[in-house]
Amino acid sequence: MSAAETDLPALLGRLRTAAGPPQVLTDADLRASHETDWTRRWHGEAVAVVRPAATEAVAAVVAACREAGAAVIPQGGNTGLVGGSVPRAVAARRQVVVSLTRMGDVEPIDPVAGEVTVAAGVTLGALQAQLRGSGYAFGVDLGARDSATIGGMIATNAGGTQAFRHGPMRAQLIGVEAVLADGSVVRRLPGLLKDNTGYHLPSLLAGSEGTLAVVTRARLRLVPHLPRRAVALVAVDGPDEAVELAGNVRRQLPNLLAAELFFEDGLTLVLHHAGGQRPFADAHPAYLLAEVEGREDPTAELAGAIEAAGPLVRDAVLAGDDAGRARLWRLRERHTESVNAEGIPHKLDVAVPVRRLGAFARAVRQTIAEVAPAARTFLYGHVLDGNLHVNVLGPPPDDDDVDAAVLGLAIEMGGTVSAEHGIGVAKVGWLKANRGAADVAAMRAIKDALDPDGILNPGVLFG
Ligand code: FAD
Ligand code: 2HG
Ligand code: ZN
Repeated sequence: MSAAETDLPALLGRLRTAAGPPQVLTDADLRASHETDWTRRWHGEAVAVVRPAATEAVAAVVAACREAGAAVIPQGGNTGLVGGSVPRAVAARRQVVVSLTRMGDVEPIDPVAGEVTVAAGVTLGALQAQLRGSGYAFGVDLGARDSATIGGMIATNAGGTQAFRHGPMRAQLIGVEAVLADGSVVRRLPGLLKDNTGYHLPSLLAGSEGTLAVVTRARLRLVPHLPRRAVALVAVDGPDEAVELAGNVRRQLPNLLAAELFFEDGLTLVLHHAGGQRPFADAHPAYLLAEVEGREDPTAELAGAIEAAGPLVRDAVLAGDDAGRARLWRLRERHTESVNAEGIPHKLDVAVPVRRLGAFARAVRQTIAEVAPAARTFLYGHVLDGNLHVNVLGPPPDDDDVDAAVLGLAIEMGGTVSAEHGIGVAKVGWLKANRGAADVAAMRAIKDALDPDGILNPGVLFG
């Protein structure tokens, strides 16, 4: 530890000056929820959790950490699933969690441009509430909406259920404000959709997982809000049929907004932990949840598209009312917490080309059975992105065999080891295998240029 790193009281003093004394949490009890991740798999100790409420305060916090040689761990809602939002268990430096959740303002919506500027700590749910009645919606949605923040969603380039329609977080970003590792602020929020003046920093920061800058504000693109929705839950023979059916519905109904897959074992687990009623009298191998939006009630056209699929459909239920839609959605959205209720899972968020999704789903179960015969595997995901969430319960968290088998298979089938959750600390060993040496060297060069002292989220992405 260098001389600069030893002076903890001086660092805490500067953090208190920057954010205000009550916003520097040093008591273990107050730090605890910021030090363990959502899955309980990742944890570490911070010397403090700092909660600045303004960009200037974030800049002062980062500058203080840099001068003290302390690591900055940016944190939003702490719903990330790859361990990047909490301190590292083993760290070479002191760690300071910088929580952005007090930065919660939403500026007035620009109705002509269809854009809005928000602070990084605004939750997705709060943004959605703010947009109600405006004629606009936000193009990314995910189950953790009430906690996940816009800053965290940018940092992870979150995907969610509508990515095939509107793109992931990166596609919604028109401008950002962010604090760099030296405490300087980059700010470009004028709302210019067309702006070809060099490197596009919003795109660079999307998916950077807190390793290049702390995002403090963003200018976001909005999409038209269509007021009516219908959901169908369709029982099918397996993932191949789900892919084919989702493709059919997409071609017939351009307003398809979600196409989600889960299996009978996952449904049973959700009913066990979250309650609710079985949607069908019989059990079926797999289920496709499809949601369509429209100016008018789209229930009839959704029903027509499903009927047209003939033998692909074993059974189906439809809902056009809010309560009915929510009942069907929860069967898919409650998978994550139901798996968590059983133990600490190996969470493997892979994608393969969508035409290979069925083959991957079959092969991955077989592969896991060979590597860890006693493991329980739950698969669910976003069909039209080829994105499957492989959750494996049983092998101890540090046992890498299952991870290697699943991630290796994804790469072998032309896929990716992370579709939407990021690399975090969970998958650092896989970055090079997935992206290749040249890509990783280019990324490393960017990191070294923007953060020469390596204070921003060390251990994430590169290990
Ligand atoms: P955090 O968990 O706090 O942080 C995530 C990463 O971003 C960390 O590396 C952190 O250092 C960095 N970070 C956070 N804020 C900032 C900032 N302001 N500046 C720079 N870096 C920052 N993800 C999906 O993509 N699709 C889904 O469908 C989805 N569903 C989910 C459902 C559930 C029930 C849960 C628990 C999680 C789900 N996730 C999903 C994962 C998670 O919600 C997303 O990764 C989300 O984007 C994280 O946002 P957050 O604010 O919680 O970020
Ligand atoms: C989802 O799609 C989320 O539900 C979480 O991305 C995935 O629990 C998971 O592995
Ligand atoms: Zn997902």
